[in-house]
Amino acid sequence: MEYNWKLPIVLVSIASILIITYNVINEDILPSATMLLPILTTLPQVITVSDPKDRLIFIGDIHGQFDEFKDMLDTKIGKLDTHTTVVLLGDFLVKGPDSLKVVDYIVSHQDNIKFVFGNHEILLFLAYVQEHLGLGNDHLLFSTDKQFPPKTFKPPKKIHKELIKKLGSERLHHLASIGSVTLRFDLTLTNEVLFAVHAGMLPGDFMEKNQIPPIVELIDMKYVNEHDWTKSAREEEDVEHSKRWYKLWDDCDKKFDNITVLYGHDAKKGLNIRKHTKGLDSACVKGGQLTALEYTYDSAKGHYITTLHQVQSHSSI
Ligand SMILES: [Mn+2]
Repeated sequence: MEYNWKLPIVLVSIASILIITYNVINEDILPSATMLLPILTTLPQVITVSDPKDRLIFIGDIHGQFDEFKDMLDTKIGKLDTHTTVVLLGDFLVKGPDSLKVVDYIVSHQDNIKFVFGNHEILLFLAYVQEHLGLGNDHLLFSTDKQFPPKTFKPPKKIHKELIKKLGSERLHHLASIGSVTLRFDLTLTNEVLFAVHAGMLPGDFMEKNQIPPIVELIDMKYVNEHDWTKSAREEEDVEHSKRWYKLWDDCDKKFDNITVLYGHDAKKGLNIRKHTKGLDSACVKGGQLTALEYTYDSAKGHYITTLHQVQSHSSI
């Protein structure tokens, strides 16, 4: 039989073309398409709570302190049954040692554990789109804001760039697809409404017509101009007539009497429980405590009672 020396060359050539084509598609074309994060939800995801056995547990900034988070669940919260919903108030990643463990745990318990994004999760998403798409930092898509981030929002740092490599695109995509910036809990037994956001929100936000707050307010605000509520900032000097945003709730209109805002973000201020606002970031990552606030329904009294749980940080500073 005559050896056809051309056949192997043809086969090798075809294989090379296939390999090159595969690489071009996978490295240049497909990643650009798949690296795009889903459009992030801005408007509150509404969760109706109507069973007297239901309980809600809001937890302040975890910042990658998985051991304290697990301690909180095991020793204070107990079984994550069908009546239990844990709500993380953002900044559950970055800074501490175990962000990957936190993500994997909340993703594998996503029926019971809900979360809102904090400024640090948003910074991870920003670092990710910058790294993979090279489009600058204005390509994070939200369902309401036309342009994010605004100039007042500081860009991602080295810690964010390093962490996105460890997390990988699959985890980041998954987080982006199941998380939101605001959660709203309608407690039908008492007609109360609880909002969960990372930084804060103002009286009337999401309640008054056309009062949809910008993303930076929800994820980064600490101060607001008390004469012009559309102007808020993280730093006191960046806003005129500055006032802590939660103080606006202290003497708000009676029509908002049934509303409570639960938030984290403000470790410097620390635990800050007021009538309408509950600040639960007690600096766990800086040697403070991890704090949780639990809502359970007291059927005999016909109202919700709240219980505060704290776990001492394992890291000492
Ligand atoms: Mn924060």
